[in-house]
Amino acid sequence: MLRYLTAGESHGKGLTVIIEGLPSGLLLDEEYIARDLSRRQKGYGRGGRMQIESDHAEILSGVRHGRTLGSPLALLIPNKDFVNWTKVMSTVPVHEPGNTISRLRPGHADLPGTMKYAQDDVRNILERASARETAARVAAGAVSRRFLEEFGIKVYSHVVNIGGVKADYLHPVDWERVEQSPVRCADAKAEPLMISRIDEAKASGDTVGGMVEVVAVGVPIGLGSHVHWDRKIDGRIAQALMSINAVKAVAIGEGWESADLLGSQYHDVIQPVRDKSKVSKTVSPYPTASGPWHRLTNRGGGTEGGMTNGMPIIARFVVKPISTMAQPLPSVDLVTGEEVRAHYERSDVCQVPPAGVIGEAMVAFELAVAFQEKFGGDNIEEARRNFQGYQKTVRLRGDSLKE
Ligand code: EPS
Repeated sequence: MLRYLTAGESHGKGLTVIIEGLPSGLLLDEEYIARDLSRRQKGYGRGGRMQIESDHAEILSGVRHGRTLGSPLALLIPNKDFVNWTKVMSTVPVHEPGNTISRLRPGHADLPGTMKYAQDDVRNILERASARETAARVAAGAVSRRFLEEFGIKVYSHVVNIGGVKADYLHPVDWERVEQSPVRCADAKAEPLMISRIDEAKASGDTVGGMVEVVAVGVPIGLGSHVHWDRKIDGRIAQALMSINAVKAVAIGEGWESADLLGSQYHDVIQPVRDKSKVSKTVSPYPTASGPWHRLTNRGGGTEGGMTNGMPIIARFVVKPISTMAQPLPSVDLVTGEEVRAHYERSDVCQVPPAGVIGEAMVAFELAVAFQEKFGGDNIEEARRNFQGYQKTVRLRGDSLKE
């Protein structure tokens, strides 16, 4: 089974990822992973830390001559900033380690973390709770993306809302534009308004959140299962996205808006395809599973009954405003119990654009796990044969339906 663990503190020596369960024979190199790491570092509203780092994952094991071995992959992303924190983050006791932090930040892990782990120094919690850890997840996501690519599956993301400024967009989204946009937004009109929203928040020492949409295309029918709660692909994607730092809501497809609709308005009508050229490109703008049917809409976001249905997976998630604020909120000192202002060192003003890249990583990993569950394969060719065999079966069933 494909799985990974990450280790590392925000200002420690670096982040480590161990990914296990990849098939052998998959082409993989450091440059491929570096692309996603660099995408995660960008985004209007990023703070000082990203000026210091230029994230690069060194492959320590699991790859030989550019191909995976089927053995665990170990990656190391050094923290360049560590040189400034050697005393504070020393793994051995040091003389004068620096000031402890006791002014709790509302909204961060500070209060529950210090209580749960019985700590007097908030740093012992915040170092791991920091969203810095998502660099390691993005590395694991890039490896998953490389695997999915072999089967024609692609995962994208774009920002649809920053601080209430909403993007107006239609699928297919212009992914090239999104990559060029400082806020990863497809809507050229909303982009400057989003940037202004971030500037306003920054000017007043505040932070701003938003919403991101992740889209996975080329996903075959039948990943996940209807038979148990923990095998349902929509539930698994939701959990994966909800686990990203600062995410407070996740929706698949129409999501929250479904509450307002009748069944007849919501469900994605299935129609026979007699003439392929007549399938509307605005309704099915991305490649979908081949069969003698097509859908008039994709409100279900590519899942039905806890399984993928061949339509693009569409998942949106809400990122709350960052809790480390230049104008800190009222709080309490953990040690003295006095009323204070929350701790502030440095932070981003808005991390909605990078959250998209992290969302892609989480969805890519979940899809890779579900894909491997279904098709297995200890080497990439075996996985390919299994996948092709299944595709053939689905096509044959489709053909017999047509008759
Ligand atoms: C982050 C690194 C962190 C923060 C940010 C995300 O670096 P530093 O604490 O040194 O500035 O910039 O983390 C948070 C906003 C947070 O609240 O944890 C990164 O690499 O993404």
